Amino acid sequence: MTVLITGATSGIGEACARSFAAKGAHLVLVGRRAERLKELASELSSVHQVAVTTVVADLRVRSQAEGLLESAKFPEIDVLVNNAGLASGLEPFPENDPDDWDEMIDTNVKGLLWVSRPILKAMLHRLKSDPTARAHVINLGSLAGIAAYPNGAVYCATKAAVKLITDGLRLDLVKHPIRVTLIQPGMVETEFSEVRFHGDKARAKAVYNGIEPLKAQDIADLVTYAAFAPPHVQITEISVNATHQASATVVHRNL
Ligand code: NDP
Ligand code: 8X3
Repeated sequence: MTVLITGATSGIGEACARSFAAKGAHLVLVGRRAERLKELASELSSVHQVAVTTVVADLRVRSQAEGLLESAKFPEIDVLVNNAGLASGLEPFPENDPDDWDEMIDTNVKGLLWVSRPILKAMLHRLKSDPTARAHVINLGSLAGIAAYPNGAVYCATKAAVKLITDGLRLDLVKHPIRVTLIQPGMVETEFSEVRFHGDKARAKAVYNGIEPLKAQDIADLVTYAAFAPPHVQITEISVNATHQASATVVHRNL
């Protein structure tokens, strides 16, 4: 199995890379931070004897997002994990910085679209000569895509878009043996909040005060579960929260 993971330099994407490698999958790892990709690739290829290719790409740039297969020189992808994404800012809408909107929409929505189309075309092409080939797209949505929460309108909208794009893909691909999965986590402790608060570590840490959040590994376990399910089993959607998180706004904190 060969798995292409976007956003593999930290958090959920990195945990997915570790889990797939431990299960013997070859990897194409994508992100902007070249040094992190290099270190992870060298570790995983030597520990697990799997082939790991890296592509340094900014998915907000259409040519880079569309060109992953050529850059990786690896046309045969069995599983695409569309994980790269971010929230930027958490303020009432009128105080939002439109540059944050661009970054979220360009990465979470347009980047995902640009990455997916050529890879799906390659999967469809391969299935013509090998109908037993694996083909699976796994998208990272969010609890934020199920209902809006205060100060998060645009991030929530991007994740709602991911949910509906995933549903649309599943409809359009139904006659092909291509599985389409959406994973919708609640709060997961990664670099997500530090990125959202533009590097404010104290504000990021406070998000997880008094609650045990999900770990990146918890999400990687679900992603690999979906990927390794028997070929006739399509996990369509998994929602997962920390035990003390009921919704985006209802969290029990033991303070
Ligand atoms: P992290 O910030 O730890 O990881 C985000 C990853 O996305 C990094 O590897 C980053 O790599 C990559 N990325 C961001 N922007 C770009 C870009 N323009 N081009 C290429 N890669 C990019 O966060 P998480 O692991 O938590 O987030 C992963 C996904 O999970 C996101 O889609 C997020 O929305 C979603 N999610 C997260 C939740 C959470 O609470 N943490 C909950 C629900 C969903 P680099 O900076 O090197 O480019
Ligand atoms: C990340 C989860 O609730 O912080 O998508 O938006 S949340």
